[in-house]
Amino acid sequence: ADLPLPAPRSSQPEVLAEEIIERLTYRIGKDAQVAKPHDWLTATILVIRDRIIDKWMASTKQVYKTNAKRVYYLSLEFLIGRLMRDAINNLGLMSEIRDALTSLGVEFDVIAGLEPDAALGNGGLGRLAACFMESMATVDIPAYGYGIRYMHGLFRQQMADGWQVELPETWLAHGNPWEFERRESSYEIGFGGAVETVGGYDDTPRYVWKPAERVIAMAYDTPVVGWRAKRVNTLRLWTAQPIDPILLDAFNAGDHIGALRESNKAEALARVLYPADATPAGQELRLRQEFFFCSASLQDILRRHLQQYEDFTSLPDKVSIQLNDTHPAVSIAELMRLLIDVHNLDFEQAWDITWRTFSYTNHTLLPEALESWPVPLFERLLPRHMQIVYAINAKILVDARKSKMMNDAEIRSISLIDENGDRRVRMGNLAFTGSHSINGVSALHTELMKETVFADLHKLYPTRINNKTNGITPRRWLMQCNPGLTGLLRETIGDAFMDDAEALKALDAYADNADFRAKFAAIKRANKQVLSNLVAQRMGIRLDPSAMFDIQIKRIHEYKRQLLNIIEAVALYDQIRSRPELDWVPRVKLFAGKAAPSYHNAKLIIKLANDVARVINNDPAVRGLLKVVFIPNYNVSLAEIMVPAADLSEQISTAGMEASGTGNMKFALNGALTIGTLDGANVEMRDHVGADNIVIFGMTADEVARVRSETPNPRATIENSRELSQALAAIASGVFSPDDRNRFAGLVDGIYTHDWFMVAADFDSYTRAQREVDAIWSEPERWYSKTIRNTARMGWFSSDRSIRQYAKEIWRAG
Ligand code: DL6
Repeated sequence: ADLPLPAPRSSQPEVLAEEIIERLTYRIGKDAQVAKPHDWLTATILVIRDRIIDKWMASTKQVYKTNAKRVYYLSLEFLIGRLMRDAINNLGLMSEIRDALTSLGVEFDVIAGLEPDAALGNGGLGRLAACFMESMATVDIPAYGYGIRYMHGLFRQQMADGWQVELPETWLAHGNPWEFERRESSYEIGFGGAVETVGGYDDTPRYVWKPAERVIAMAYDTPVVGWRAKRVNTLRLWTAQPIDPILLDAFNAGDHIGALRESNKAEALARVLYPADATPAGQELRLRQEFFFCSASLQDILRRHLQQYEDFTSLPDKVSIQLNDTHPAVSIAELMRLLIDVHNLDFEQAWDITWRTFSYTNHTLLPEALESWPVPLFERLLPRHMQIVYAINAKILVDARKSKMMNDAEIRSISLIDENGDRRVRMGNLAFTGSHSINGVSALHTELMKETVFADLHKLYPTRINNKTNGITPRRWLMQCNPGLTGLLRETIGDAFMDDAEALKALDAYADNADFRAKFAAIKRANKQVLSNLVAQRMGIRLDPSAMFDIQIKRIHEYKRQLLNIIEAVALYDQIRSRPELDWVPRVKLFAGKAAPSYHNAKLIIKLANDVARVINNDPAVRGLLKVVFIPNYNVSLAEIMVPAADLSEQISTAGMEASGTGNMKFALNGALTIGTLDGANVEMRDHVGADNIVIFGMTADEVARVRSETPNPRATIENSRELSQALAAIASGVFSPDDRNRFAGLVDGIYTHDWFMVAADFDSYTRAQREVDAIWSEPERWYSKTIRNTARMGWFSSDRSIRQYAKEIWRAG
């Protein structure tokens, strides 16, 4: 029966205030007189959540009613950040909630600042998943995100004498009022054991996996509300529980620790986000995590499908499963297992359903990030899946031979098993062969996928690879993080851009309008003041908001070339001291980002940034013309403050190595000028904003590939550049590390000997580009015309556009 939903509630501030008090009293058990700020935050979230639930139920019902296709986004990472502003903004209740709280004597910004960042991701890939969740709800695609509810998200970064120190992050310390525990959505997940064969010669054999270990996956649901609350989707995160919470026999026998061993082992599955970001992740726990969340998600998806449809022949028409990188690629083998072993389909039927249901997004070409698992480990943990992988492999390789298009080397390269050295299961090849669509995340990256990692698979399946350039949600990355600019845009070009980011184009007409430029500049200045206050408060460093704020924020990685930026700072420092009479543009170079804990050079780069900062910031000869600041503990909330405050956005990766980048889009949308290489989405940004409104430097991806294939001679390049050789000599000789003069010798030596990341090769071009930036800055009218044009022309990079393309061209949904 269609039972009625609760009647819509009023959004008057007085009603909201009453509800906040009601939640405070009856749900939290606190009197308003004694309530702590955290209690107010929880009570407010509970009120907002209720408004969302009404829409959530309607969205869910509608999918059942219309038999619409569902999209499932499987991702080991969701870098969500805070949710409260997002939800309030999308519900259109910002001023009402503020007023309600004010009437209760509570300041909205104070409690909003207490919400912990849900940092269930490492960087770009996880943040993209979060933007996509919001956009799928916004463009009205029935979707579920599936992932792991890590108890500890990405580590908290502290600096100890300039070195990164990793501390556990505790986002759940005060509970999580957004989520719903779903005990009824629990599934058993197996590991290890053996496969038994049932059936004889003339009978088709059946396989029964008898796992040696089992754990329970239990769901927690978080509603994700789209813009103007058109639709609410679900983010379902799994937590792990033991089958037996305690081994009572062991406990009673006095083994109090041993009695909890199973329980601890199960819970370890969802305890920490693996802090790898493009570094080898060869840990058993990681493979267990991957299988755990894939198996739970697939069991859930199949259960939901069977509730509504007769059998699985309709699965590819009613379900799309998007694999966010290879981390969930084991799903392909797990779906096959469930269809064959549990639901009695034959291999061919199961395979046809599987590859038509899955699609896969690749996020990196870095060889060290292309996942593969040692065959012995895979076989021990997932013996039935290993059989299935072999069976899929046999099928693919037979097809490849039959096609007569491939030689032996090509056939070896498309195999799901890497036979070079220790045998390994190639997850990229599994994801590719088990999907009907394989997409890259920028035009350049997609072309490189075709030419490099997937060249041979592309030859066999030439229609599968396609491009879906990344995007960012303009709700979080413009409206919420930059209310000043949003207000100015609304009063200048109206509200259309809030529903369609491409309507920002109307702003182009104001790029040369002096009055508008002044207002645009004033907002930037105010945002820089906010960031300066934060730096003063957290680090005791005073910044001058009239200086150029030059910002590089992202994971620390050699290919992202924070090192190039730091060396340029050292060269600039030298020049300011030796030519004090010149008209230097005052600059603050700001950095933030985390390094993977095992990535030695990345951690050394953080230390170098801090060492260089200490020397430059304390040298009176610099007269404040240059400052270097490394802000610790980069996260989504810090990005929301830094992005609107940037004048210059550093997107300087070695060409061909950054799949897309999304920080580049956030900065440009918020009126920063980009200095960047022709890498990732920078290429398309140049096409959209116009070559005059972005500063491009350095080698192209083709040039990088050519130089690498020849015998590069970085020493000669360095010796030809006085600025570079002096800067490198200063760093290598310990000018910035008097306590340990050799600290950076190895880092510098890498540039002299192989320069894999083209730091030396691109240095001169980079410094020239930086001086061009200075020249533009010196003419504020030119500067702001360009940065306004950036804001005006970045609408295409909305994740709504990306999601519409996925929906139309891959999922055929919505
Ligand atoms: O697609 C999202 C994001 C891209 O913008 C970055 O360019 C890319 O580096 C990042 N990839 C990863 C790789 N991790 N793995 N595997 O985070 O994806």
